[in-house]
Amino acid sequence: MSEIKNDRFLRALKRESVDRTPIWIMRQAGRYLPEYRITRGKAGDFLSLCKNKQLCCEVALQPLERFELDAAILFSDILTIPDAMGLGLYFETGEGPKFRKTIKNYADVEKLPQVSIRKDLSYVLEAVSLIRYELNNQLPLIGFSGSPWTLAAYMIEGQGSKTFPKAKAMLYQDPALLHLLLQKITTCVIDYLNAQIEHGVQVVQIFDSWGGLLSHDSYFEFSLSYMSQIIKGIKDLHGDNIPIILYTKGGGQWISDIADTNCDCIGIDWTTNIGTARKKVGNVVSIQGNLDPSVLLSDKRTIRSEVSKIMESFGSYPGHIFNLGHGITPDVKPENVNEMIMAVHDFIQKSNR
Ligand code: 1CP
Repeated sequence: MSEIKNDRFLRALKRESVDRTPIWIMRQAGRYLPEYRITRGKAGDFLSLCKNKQLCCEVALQPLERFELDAAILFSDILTIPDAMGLGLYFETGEGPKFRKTIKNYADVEKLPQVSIRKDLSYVLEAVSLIRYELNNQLPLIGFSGSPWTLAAYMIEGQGSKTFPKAKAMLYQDPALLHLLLQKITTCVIDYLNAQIEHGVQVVQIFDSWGGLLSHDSYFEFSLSYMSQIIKGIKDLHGDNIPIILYTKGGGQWISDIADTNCDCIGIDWTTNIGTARKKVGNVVSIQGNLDPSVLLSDKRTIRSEVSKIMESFGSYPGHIFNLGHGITPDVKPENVNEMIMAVHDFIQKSNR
């Protein structure tokens, strides 16, 4: 028996029967919500928002006040870890994240300080405790981290990129150096996620947003193996009590291998057919996804028809969590989000599961 009032999401993660398919949205708190923009304005900028637990909690709850969602997610960013490692994260208005220092050689990796999660990232842990308290057991709370490969890609590149050429060059030119960096990050991520769990998150998601940039063999060597270590590091302490979602953008071809990591759920983007994905992994893991976020830029009829396609494709099996295939974009109208959520709810009523 779960103490959470709405436990649809937790039940679907365990592939148990549910009254309707649970739904949450990657990046559900963010710039598409006018109330988010107001709170960010109060904080001054995005990083100050992340470091203010009251405002962090406020924005994490905003999408739940507006929409009928089945999970809350911690409001923070994957780049808090490289920031805590001393790289100096900053955001310039209208641009993505940037770092003052980058990783270029062995000396840079060796110089990286050992992060004390409870000290250096105490602001994240305090936000977790406060959000969990304010949720009052109404909904489960998701914690998260970037995958080691995705974090390393930002640390080497020094900023966002579509192709991360510096990180890819290091992979081929000096794989041992990249492995050294990935191992340092992995140790830190295990500690970080376990600390988030101690402070109250009930599910964790690993965002491997740039795993899809890797070649077939490199994906296993430089991304999946480190995510497997993280899963072991969590399961060793918490067994199966904390479901783990592994999301690799562009990872459709590897879903059977992802299922073998002992994760509980695989997040898929819109380039994979969700019915095919389900057949591939059988009843071993649940699946989260996979509406193309651009569908939300269209009209209500199109949104309903695209939602139905996903629901029909998955079929009436247990273990589906409806979500987008990647984060929601700032140009989406909130009313379209509501239409998507209602379409997921209505679909269940019609098929009378
Ligand atoms: O201007 C602003 O207000 C900043 C925009 C913003 C927001 C709202 C950033 C900067 N981060 C976030 C919050 C965030 N980031 C959350 C919590 C929100 C929620 O889910 O409700 C989460 C889970 C993330 C995760 C994140 N950050 C990822 C992985 C997910 C993904 O979309 O692939 C990545 C790659 C980042 C890096 C990052 N931080 C911010 C931006 C704009 C980016 C992407 C940069 C790039 O494209 O390379």
